[in-house]
Amino acid sequence: MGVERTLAIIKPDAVEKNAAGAILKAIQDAGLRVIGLKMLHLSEQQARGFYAVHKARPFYADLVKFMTSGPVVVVALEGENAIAHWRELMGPTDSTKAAKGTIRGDWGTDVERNAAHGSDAPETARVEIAYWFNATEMQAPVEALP
Ligand code: 3AN
Repeated sequence: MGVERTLAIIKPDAVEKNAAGAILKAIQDAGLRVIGLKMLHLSEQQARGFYAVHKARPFYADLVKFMTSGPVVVVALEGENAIAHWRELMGPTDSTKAAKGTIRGDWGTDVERNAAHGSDAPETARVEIAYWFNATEMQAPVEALP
């Protein structure tokens, strides 16, 4: 497994609930490192592009509307087994099925308003991190330091 990077997004519902700080603390308490961080109010074009893989799904238009409804916090994370670790911390996509103590169990409402996003595989993590961050906006990989 080893050290991985993944992309997290604290979604508009969680930002509206003033939960961004609590979620970042949960991330850090779990041993994941924040290596990139920004608050953005997504344009429709940015949201459509990010969720392009879902464009044929019936929920796509609503998802884009929700993701542009208020600011989000986009976070690049690094740590041992970071992709699965962050997904485990979030809980299942459907917040109503998520246990208390998970991000979605504590802050989500349903399958759409589910408080957070996490990449699902190394390749998607790489593409998703590059979608929001350029190299100068993130902590450099250790091997790139002088
Ligand atoms: P996850 O984010 O848990 O990997 P995906 O990739 O299946 O879930 O879905 C992307 C996003 O689309 C979810 N985070 C959720 O906000 C939304 N979504 C997924 N399934 C539904 C659905 N059946 N109805 C509404 N929104 C959905």
